[in-house]
Amino acid sequence: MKFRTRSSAIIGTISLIASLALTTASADEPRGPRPAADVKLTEVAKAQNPIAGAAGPRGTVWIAERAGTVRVLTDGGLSEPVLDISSETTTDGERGLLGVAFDKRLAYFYISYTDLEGTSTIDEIALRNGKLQPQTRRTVFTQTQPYENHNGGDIKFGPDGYLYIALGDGGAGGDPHGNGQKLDTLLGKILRIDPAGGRQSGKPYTIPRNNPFVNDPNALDEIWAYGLRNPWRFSFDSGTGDMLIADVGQSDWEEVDWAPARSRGGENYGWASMEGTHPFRGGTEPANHTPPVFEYDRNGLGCAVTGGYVYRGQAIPALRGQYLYSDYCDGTVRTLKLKYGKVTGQSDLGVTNGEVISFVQDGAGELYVLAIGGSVSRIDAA
Ligand SMILES: [Ca+2]
Repeated sequence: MKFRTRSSAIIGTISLIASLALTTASADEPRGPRPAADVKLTEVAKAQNPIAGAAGPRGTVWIAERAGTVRVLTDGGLSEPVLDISSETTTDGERGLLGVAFDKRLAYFYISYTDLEGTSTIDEIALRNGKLQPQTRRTVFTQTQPYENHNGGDIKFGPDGYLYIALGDGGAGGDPHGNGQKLDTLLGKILRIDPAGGRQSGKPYTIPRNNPFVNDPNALDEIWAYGLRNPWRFSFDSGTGDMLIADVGQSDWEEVDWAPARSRGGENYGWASMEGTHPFRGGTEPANHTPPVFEYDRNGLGCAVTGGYVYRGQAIPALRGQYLYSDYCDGTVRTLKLKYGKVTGQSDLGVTNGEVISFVQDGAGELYVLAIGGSVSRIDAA
């Protein structure tokens, strides 16, 4: 496997704790990169195409199903739907209910989906005593889509309390409209908006005053970062506040982008001039290109990176501080050890869960893996 060869040079840097954790592995198993920790996947529920999830009120985990339902994880599997927008979305192409988030106070719930016209839409619903109040639902954000693919759709509240939105380049292939590098479109971007400011002023949302392009008349004020192809999943490290973006490649390179918590935004992640660290179709590297901190080719490994989280839970001490990710085609859960934005180690946790579409982080920092085929699994110490 290509991955094994490329990572062999850094195996020696992986910690002694990780090496000790490996001693329980069978001697018959082929030797790959040493797992950062000894883990297993525990299936906690079956769902219909689980696609996203978030940590909700009172220690709950909410799971979104692509066709438009949201259910709460319980000891006995998933609850009856607490929300059903299945008549308001479709699942053709890469459409559907694509992302969910709670604000930092767990007072509002947000859904990110494509509507019946394929328009990317984010709605807000207030919570009261941990329950959705459907009559409060309002649309916060919409963006029309030229094609059915590359919708992005992930939404997360940052440590600053603002809502970050991932939007793909609009779709087709090779970014035919050049959206990634254009600052007059919201496609191919990470956006940053303030829904709470919108509630207070009667607008859908307001723009944080220190967004990077608010003083640039040629750039849209919502833009936080650009040059992205399909940033399907991104997250904030709950320990450091750093941002990690997994951007799905065109045909050769899958990448992970990183920005420190102190970033003021405006990063250009390169697409479609660059695919990973490589010029794309004769492209020239932009002078302000922020290259990925990690990339892998599809030679034997996968087809589309699925970004996860930096593990900050308690159950698996050896995994703390490591970024977990997977690939939709490969399904193996892998880790990156990052130090100040440099990868200092990587491993394969030796567990796989089919077509891994998303990770979910609960309120205690423990992680779940969602396979689009239906499995909702928690990553546990083995
Ligand atoms: Ca890039």
